[in-house]
Amino acid sequence: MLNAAVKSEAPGTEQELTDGFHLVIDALKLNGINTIYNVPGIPITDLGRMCQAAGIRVISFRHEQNAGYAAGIAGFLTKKPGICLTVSAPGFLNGLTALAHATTNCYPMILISGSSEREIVDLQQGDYEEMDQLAIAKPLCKAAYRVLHAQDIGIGLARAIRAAVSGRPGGVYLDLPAKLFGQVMNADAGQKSLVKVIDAAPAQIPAPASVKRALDVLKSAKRPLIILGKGAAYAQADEEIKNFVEKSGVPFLPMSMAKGLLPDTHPQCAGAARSTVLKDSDVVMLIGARLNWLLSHGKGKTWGEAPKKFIQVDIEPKEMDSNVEIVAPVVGDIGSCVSAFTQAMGGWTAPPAEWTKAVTSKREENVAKMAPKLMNNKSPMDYHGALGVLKNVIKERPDAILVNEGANTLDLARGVIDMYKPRKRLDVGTWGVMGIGMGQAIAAALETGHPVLAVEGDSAFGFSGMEVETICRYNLPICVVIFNNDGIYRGTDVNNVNSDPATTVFVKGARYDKMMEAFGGVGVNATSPDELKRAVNEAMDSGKPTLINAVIDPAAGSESGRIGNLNPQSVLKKK
Ligand code: ADP
Ligand code: TZD
Ligand code: MG
Repeated sequence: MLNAAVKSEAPGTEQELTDGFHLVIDALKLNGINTIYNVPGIPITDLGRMCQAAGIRVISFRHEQNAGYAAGIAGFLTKKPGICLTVSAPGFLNGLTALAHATTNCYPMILISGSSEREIVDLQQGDYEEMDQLAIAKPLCKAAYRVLHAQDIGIGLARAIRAAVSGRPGGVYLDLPAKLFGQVMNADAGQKSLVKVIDAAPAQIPAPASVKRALDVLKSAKRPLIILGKGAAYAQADEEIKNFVEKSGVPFLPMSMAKGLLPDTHPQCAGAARSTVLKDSDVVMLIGARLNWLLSHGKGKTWGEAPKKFIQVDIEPKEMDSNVEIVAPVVGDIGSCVSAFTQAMGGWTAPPAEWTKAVTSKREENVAKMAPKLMNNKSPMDYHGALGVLKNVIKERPDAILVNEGANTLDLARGVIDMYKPRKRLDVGTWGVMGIGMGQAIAAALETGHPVLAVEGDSAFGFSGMEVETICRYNLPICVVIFNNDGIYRGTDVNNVNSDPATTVFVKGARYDKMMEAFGGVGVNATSPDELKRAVNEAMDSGKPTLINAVIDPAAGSESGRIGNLNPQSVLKKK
């Protein structure tokens, strides 16, 4: 065994030994895990070093939350569980937000945390970084396990991997107490205790009757719509999905992270006619998308007056009927489901031209309305002027990965920047969480080898900004563009009561580009679309770590971007 050590016992009874450290490493390697996102410290510092020595890439972050977001998005990109490794209590808690995020977003991830002595923790005797981590993690993930004995490391990791990737993917917690790492056992027995997970995410074939039911409903539609969600992007069934959508002739609407599964410029794409298709469609087929708040729960004004029928394709049976009746549930993995659809379609007739033409003309109308805004050359820039530049950057580099967070910066970029290939747009996901930026950018660069453009609100960036040092340290091809409007939503709020700044504003005229320079990266201050264009193109071509401070008019944004309607209103506010 690779990692075994020879140790003398009594004379004549020499045996090869291994220990907890080496068994964890061997178990990871056996299961093809080659990257770990971590912050070191007691009791996992040596584990990180030894992983690195054994050929596992160990990426050290400045804060566990960012390492966790990196692991989660690595899971989304690769269909293998992304691994985040942390120390106990506070490190564990810092990673926990990302674990919960992964679970919410259906990303396979394993948070491995070192923990303190069980005997002391359970008696609450105040151990170093004492915390009952397993109990705390449980409600926030798909599964949580603790390994107490070296001979159970193989099984523990196997269970964690299978739980993370099978069925609906999600976050898994694996608790490794400090004592475990030093436990010694016979190397042969240790080797035999390891488990290589076979068929970790088995195909789930849909029932033929459910396939027929779904196609019958879709066929009966006068105004059908397909909604592709990030589950469809995750499934890596890109060809199958494209074949089905194209054969159906049905307009499709990509959810944010499903953009590019088919190009946003595809003739059937209804992205630029979103309100119209949601309102006017009569049959909606959801593929790897949930009817949560992002789709107004499938009811209300967004969805118009006309009755709707919903077909839903999902690996999770409990998702069906979560918000409205699903007349045709199809439970299975997306690759198997859409292949079954294509096969069973037979002589398919395209949806009524009246509908597809109406969608196309609405889309063209909206695109035409937007075009002049994107070409404006104002300085300071507004969102559209800056986004017009970035739209072209991605158009010219369809393989680049776009990471995006903020409020206005997120909502407007999502609408403006067309995506051309699957899994190229990585954003805030189901929670609309701020702070995913640098972690996701780092993992995207490492896992794919493609350049990354991170388009960040100035507030959003602040949640993970210290990781620019990590970007420089690993010399990653990441260009961060900060839409600096001096604050959250707008930089114009004033506090009329005392000298404290208003709650949503930051230091005016801040120069985030200097942060990148502090670590040897390239910093640029861009005050016009032309300057922005020059700087981004240079960064994307050179691959040098770059941060561009894009100066945005502080008055250009609106409260909460596109979701201001979700803010509760006080009846007493405007006396
Ligand atoms: P979006 O935010 O893009 O609308 P969601 O995260 O709400 O997407 O939905 C993703 C859905 O995809 C989840 O319900 C999840 O169960 C499902 N899913 C994930 N992977 C697969 C897969 N391989 N096959 C089928 N469904 C999947
Ligand atoms: N904290 C976390 C973890 N997630 C959040 N979504 C928020 C707070 C609240 N929030 C938003 O929903 S958007 C946002 C915050 C703080 C920042 C918006 O400001 P920005 O973008 O500078 O990133 P714009 O372009 O100024 O709108
Ligand atoms: Mg801002």
